[in-house]
Amino acid sequence: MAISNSEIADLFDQLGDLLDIEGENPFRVQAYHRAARAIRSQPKSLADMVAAGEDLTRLPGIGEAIAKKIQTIVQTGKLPQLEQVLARTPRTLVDLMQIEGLGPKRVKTLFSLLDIKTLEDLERAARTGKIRQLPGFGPKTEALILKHLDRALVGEKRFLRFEAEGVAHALLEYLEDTPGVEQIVVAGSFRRWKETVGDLDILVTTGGQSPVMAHFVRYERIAEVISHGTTRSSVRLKNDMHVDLRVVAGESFGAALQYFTGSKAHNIEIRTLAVKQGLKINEYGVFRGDERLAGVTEEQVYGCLGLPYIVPELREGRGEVAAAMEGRLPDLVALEDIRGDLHCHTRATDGQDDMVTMARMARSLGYQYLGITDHSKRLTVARGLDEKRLREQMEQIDRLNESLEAIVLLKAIEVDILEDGSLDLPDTVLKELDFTVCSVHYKFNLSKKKQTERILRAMDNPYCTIIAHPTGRLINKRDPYPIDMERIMHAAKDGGCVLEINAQPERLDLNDAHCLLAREIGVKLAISTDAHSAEGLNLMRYGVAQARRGWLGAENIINTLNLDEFRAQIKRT
Ligand code: DGT
Ligand code: CA
Ligand code: CA
Ligand code: ZN
Repeated sequence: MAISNSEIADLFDQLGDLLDIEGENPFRVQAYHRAARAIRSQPKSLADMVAAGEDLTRLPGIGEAIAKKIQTIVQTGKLPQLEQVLARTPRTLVDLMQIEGLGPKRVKTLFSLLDIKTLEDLERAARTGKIRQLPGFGPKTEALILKHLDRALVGEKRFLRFEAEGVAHALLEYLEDTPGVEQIVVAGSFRRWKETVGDLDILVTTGGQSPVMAHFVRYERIAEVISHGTTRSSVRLKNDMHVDLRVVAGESFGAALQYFTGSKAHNIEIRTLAVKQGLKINEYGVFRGDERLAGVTEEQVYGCLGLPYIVPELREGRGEVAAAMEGRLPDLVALEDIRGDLHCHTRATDGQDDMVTMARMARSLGYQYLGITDHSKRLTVARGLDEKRLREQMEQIDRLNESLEAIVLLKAIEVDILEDGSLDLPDTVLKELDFTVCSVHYKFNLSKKKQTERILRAMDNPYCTIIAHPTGRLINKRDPYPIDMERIMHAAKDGGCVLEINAQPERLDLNDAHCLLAREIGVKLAISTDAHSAEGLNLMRYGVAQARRGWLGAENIINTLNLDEFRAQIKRT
């Protein structure tokens, strides 16, 4: 598979950080970080562009020197300047750079003032309270370092499902062409749409003999073949992802798919149910004695136990087996139910595309409406809108709506929730919008009580309609800030506020457990992509999957309403 834009961007960021530590000219350092940002926010695959011989310097933020480096990366997988710096940098320093929130300056301080040569040295210094005494450090940073070390020592790396999706698609494409291959599917947590996956579990059926195993272990992105058998092989890819491939017989395909989709908790419940009925279930089928009762399809396997089909997103052992038995499985929201997207950015702030391009993509997705939510003024890095620029955008939307057909742009904003819970723009302008998306973007470290009050206070404003990414987490990167979610959901329900399921694969915020809680409390949710480009509107499927994992139906989701009903329900005044 070709290298992704974010992998390319990471290389430039890493180069910038390491040069920063070495004391390189800040302008050069910044240039690399700027390039990384430009690359990361570029919707088209740079690898594809290089392959097609397209001119990269036409892209915003990419000059000739950077374009040349990108070309080298795409062709060799490496950035030579970075290789040189890495060769002269101590390994521990590179490891230290992985600690989110530490940054080059503090890494340099740790290295020079404490004489830390290994991660063990670092752990000792943290445990003995030496780090908190350094200039620019405190107990919080010390705790952060210890936490990171814990994770590093456990050594478990889970990948975003989104990253795994790219890897899986490329591998499936490679395997599909093998003679004899009939069905291929990715089972495991990937199929259950868990937000992160530990490894990929792939099942294949073949008609007669097939060289699929031999073909699999020759895949060019493999770093190590861990085991190679006729029915099962296991490999580690160059990005450290593990992949298991199993070849199963057609008569067992449904049973194997059911077994390897899991979860383990779900399977244990299913097996217990089978045993109670005097049946035996395993990855080969459902049996009474030696007689095979089911195995070809999953529907058969569940049916044989007297159950309706249970979709993978529900298979977490959270009561779905009992619900299936009693005929009360939820009717889950589906992508086709979504009538509009309620959170996206345009070129006015930090988006890549203009409003017309966004509108056309929304229309091609079959939506009736698209809420334009650029940032508000406090977010200066994103050139957030002040009242004057917002009013200009509102006029622009009015004009566009006259010419656009079959899609309506809604006037909205992603407005910052300030530290005291007030909103970043005056009510006089907020009241003229169709709705608002309100976000915490700074001061993540308030106490649970203060952070909860901040959000409750924001919801007291009648022009606060949707709370965006309610916990602020970034998967594998930033923990959620502590809040009393139950209190917030009750308050939102009572006040007619909506909470967002942000569909960005590294946010997925609310998470699945929050979705279950929202269902119980009865608060309305919005599923929104937070797209920063037209292409980004396609991520809706991730938010819908998260909602499905939380047992939610279309009736729980406000953007399944048609435009008139939506307008009526979103207003709090
Ligand atoms: P992951 O990879 O950590 O994201 O999670 P899974 O669910 O993909 O787990 P994995 O890869 O260890 O195994 C794939 C499926 O195989 C799992 O969901 C259920 C099934 N399985 C694995 N081990 C057991 C087991 O000991 N008992 C039962 N009943 N099923 C198992
Ligand atoms: Ca797995
Ligand atoms: Ca596995
Ligand atoms: Zn946003």
